[in-house]
Amino acid sequence: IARPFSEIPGLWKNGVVNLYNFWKLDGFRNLHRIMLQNFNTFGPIYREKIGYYESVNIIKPEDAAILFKAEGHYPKRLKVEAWTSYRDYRNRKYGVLLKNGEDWRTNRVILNKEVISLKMLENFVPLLDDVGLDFVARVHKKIKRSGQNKWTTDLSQELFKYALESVSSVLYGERLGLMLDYIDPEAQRFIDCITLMFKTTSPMLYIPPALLRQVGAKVWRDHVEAWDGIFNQADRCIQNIYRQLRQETGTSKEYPGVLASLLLLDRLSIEDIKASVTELMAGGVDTTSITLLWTLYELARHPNLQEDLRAEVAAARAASQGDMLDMLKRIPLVKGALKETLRLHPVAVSLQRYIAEDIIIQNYHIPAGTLVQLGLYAMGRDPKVFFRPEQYQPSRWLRTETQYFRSLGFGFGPRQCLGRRIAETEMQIFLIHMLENFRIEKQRNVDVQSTFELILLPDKPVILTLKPL
Ligand code: HEM
Ligand code: 2DC
Repeated sequence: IARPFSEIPGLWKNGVVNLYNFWKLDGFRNLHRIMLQNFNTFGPIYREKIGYYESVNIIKPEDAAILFKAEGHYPKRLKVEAWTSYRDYRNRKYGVLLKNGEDWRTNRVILNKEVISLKMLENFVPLLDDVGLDFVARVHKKIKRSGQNKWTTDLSQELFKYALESVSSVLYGERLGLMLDYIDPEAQRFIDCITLMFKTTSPMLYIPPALLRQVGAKVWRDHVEAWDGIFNQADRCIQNIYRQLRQETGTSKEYPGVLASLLLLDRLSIEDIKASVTELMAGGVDTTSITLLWTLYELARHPNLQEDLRAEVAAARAASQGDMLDMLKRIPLVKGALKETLRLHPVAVSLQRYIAEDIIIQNYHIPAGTLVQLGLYAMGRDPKVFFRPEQYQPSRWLRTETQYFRSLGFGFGPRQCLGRRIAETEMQIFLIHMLENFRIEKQRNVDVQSTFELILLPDKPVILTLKPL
């Protein structure tokens, strides 16, 4: 017989005291490490309450399987109140990220076809390949200008631009021009607003935004300013395409991008389309760029692995005779590298669901409606789950039998990352071009850790050196 909910170990009796202790530990930036420590203290399941945020935390792949079996027909994540509060405050519609229930489902089903279905890859790949080629050309130019036959830099800004250019070209079917020397200051502002939006969200996970708004807290004001900047820029892009569509006469054969496809399909309201496209544009910048930065960092630390990947890419290029869509089917180790990056450096510290039915995990009863979190960062580093977890080893993902509920960087099931296909393709194409053109090196002895700013980011600049092959 299962033990009762009230006996799950952990600190869940006094949310305010726990918030104070959390704050003393600089928990706003250390959430991932605190979770790891909690699993070490309490074991594979613990209950927690920080401020008004209450959850049950799990770490084992088998338990993740139970969790996702109980997610129900309308899977629901932790409600990020800062994001819903902003929309309520400004009277903006929720997109697929924030919707729930039947409304979420109808929107998501239609979006799935246009954004995450494998069929769309043939449309996305040529667009993303162009951006990849332009990125490489830009790096070659920087190397020439340096006069040293190499380029040493913190690539994060360049990668933000690459990611925004990539996701925009897929969403709008046209280029923003961010791989050029002079870029639209509005685009740069958009990038800065996303970073600020994430940074200001994390304190509001624990302190209700409504309260912060009432007292006129700076974090709320900054948050509003950030989303305003994001929505204004997305609105400009969307209006632009909308205008073009109305002026266009005949139907051209060329793929017009996700936004135009959704408008032409006419199955969602324009307001719903705008809300979700804005979220896709905002969700497509820091996520892939940081994952690519971590991947380059790991490749710089593992020169032999880098050569193995380069050999795989060269063989794939030869076998596919330059057909990129075909080439992407021949690079399992590159795909393993991306999974390995997300294992050690996940974007999302946890996956969460409000469970739809009662479940039993680790022999504890958990009632329906409870917020259950899978500690993704902690699981990726658990020696009981991954053999020698501290080692970056893409080849571990080549053995499919060991992947059961272990590769969860994009979430799971019908509520998983909607941008997953775009993200994966964009990152694979980036690595292909980089491996074909440059050797990646790093400075000695800089150990970079993660810091939590809603998503996990490197805690210091990652300085890399790119040398032409
Ligand atoms: C949701 C990770 C890139 C848009 C999510 C979730 C995760 C995630 C873990 C929650 C899934 C769940 O609860 O099961 C990542 C990672 C990325 C990435 C690791 C890149 C390395 C992107 C990109 C876009 C995007 C490029 C946009 C083009 C979204 C959206 C949702 C989402 C809209 C909400 C989906 C829904 O609620 O139905 N992502 N993401 N993500 N992501 Fe991503
Ligand atoms: C953050 O405790 C930690 O993909 C919290 O592209 C629980 C939590 C809830 C929702 C998660 C969030 C964490 C991390 C960032 C995620 C988000 C859901 C979607 C979002 C994982 C784990 C992200 C980055 C989206 C963002 C799109 C948006 C900005 C328009």
